[in-house]
Amino acid sequence: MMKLKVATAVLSASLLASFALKAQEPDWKLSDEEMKKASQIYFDRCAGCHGMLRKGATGPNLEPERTRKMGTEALKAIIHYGTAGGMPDLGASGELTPDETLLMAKFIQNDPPPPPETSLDKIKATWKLYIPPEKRPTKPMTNRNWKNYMGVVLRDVGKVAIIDGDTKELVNIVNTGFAVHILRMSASGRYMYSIGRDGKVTLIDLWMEKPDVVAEVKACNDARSVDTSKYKGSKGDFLDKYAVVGCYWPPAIVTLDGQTLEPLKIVSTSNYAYDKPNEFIREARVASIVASHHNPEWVINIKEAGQVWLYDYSDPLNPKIKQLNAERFLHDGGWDSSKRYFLVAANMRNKVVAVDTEEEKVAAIVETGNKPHPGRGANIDHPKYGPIWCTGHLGENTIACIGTDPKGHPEYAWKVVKKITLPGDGGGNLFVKTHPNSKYMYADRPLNPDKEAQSKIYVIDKDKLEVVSELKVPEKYLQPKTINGKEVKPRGPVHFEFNDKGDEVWVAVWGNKLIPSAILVFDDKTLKLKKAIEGDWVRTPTGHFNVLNTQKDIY
Ligand code: DHE
Repeated sequence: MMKLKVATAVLSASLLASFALKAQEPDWKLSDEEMKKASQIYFDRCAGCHGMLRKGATGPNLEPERTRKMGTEALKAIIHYGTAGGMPDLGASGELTPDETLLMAKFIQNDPPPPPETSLDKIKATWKLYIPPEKRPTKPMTNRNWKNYMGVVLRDVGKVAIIDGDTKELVNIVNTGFAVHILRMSASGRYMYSIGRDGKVTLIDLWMEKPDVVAEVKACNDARSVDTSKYKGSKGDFLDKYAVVGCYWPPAIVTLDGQTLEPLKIVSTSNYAYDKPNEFIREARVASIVASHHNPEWVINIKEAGQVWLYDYSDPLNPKIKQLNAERFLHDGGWDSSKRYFLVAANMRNKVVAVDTEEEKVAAIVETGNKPHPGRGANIDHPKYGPIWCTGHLGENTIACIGTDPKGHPEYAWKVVKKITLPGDGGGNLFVKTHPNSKYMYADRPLNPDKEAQSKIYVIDKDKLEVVSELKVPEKYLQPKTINGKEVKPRGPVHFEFNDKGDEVWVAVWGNKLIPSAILVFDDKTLKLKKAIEGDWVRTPTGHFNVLNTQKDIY
């Protein structure tokens, strides 16, 4: 009897203890299986803005110390609805299910799992040369106007479509890799390079009768930028010679042979922040890269370190690097019209850095507004202000234009000469674009939380510097659809590109991979819809790149 009493007491005590433990157990604990699933979603949807180590960049810090204080419910609401500051509404848009939204709210309260490392040998093991340069055509094998091809990223299906810009016919669809991000052209325009979020570079030869992949390599685990060597002059001829990949993880610059993609050199970009010499930043990632036309040099922006590296590739195995202190959280940017200054957004500092590539120094740092996001920006030759360069913002409803001509128009140089207001509240603009032959600059707004604002294209008169028209995407491309019991909603127009003559502007309707979407071509003079490029293959079109304009950096 006594034994039974003791046993019962012990049992109740241990049950109580286990209940107490359960009661204390945080609601964010996940099984190994859940961690695995959430890690993949995090990599696909979140790491770009918040970082693999979650220290924050375009998006805020998501380390457990901070997220656990916020709690599961608050995190879930942010992931579902997004924020006015540019966080996409991943739940409301149908990109994440309610279960996945909850999973992610819990995941980010756990410690980040350690990301994988790489090496030049590992990169070499992924290199595939399908057609060596000597077996490729010696002249274009097509009668099409290949310089007016448009390469369209089909993001979520891992493909690139090549469309004839003259006839609007599909020329070929090429398999590239997971979540292709951008395309860039070689100096001659003949080669198109794609970079995927998985770090895979694909080399496409546009001289083939049907452009196709001639080489590929996985340069890193996570990447956003690729460019090529574009210099020819007294320091050598580097046209079409090298390519460069900017890696997010591991944070590095990888130089490749431009014709074969053979990996040549890897340089880590982990570094000390320009303004915090006592803080080592493992995750100092490579954001935008552009090739200088004046020097055998790439302008490489190191996001978290806040440095611009002028990377001399003339001796690629022994590169000379000049590190310029700039501003933290560098992201995207483009040349001014003279191609002497590179303007890059330090988006979490609300600033744009102007880099003088001739004198190799930072010319100015200009405050523009809440989270500038220029894409490549838009260059305008304005009757009063002279040459100006404009950027939109993720976090506010303005487009800021900066004077870029210190010699001809010193009074406006490196000042915001005009802030153009987009109608309605909130930012969410991702890209602006123009062409020297166009009267207009175009702006999208795919990350604005308001569906109506998301669906519009804003047309800005380049002389008046104000919105003069709003183009509407035909309703049929924006209708939500239910597929396999899941409601999928297209996001709306994103990214612009002109044809070679600059008399048409193309825009992608950013959808869901479960439903075909469209690429719309507007007449730049009449602003009328000229053609909707449709087909079962048009799935998640995002960035689109005209060969001539990308080759020559016309924007
Ligand atoms: Fe991009 C350019 C990074 C999300 C479409 N994007 C860039 C560049 C960087 C970058 C660093 C500049 C490259 C260069 O010029 O060398 N992008 C990131 C991110 O880190 C971010 C915020 C989150 C992520 O996880 O990737 C991100 N980007 C997106 C998108 O969601 C977009 C709209 C669709 C997609 O494909 O993912 C998108 N980014 C683009 C496009 C450009 C780009 C179309 C090129 C603009 C141009 O005109 O050159």
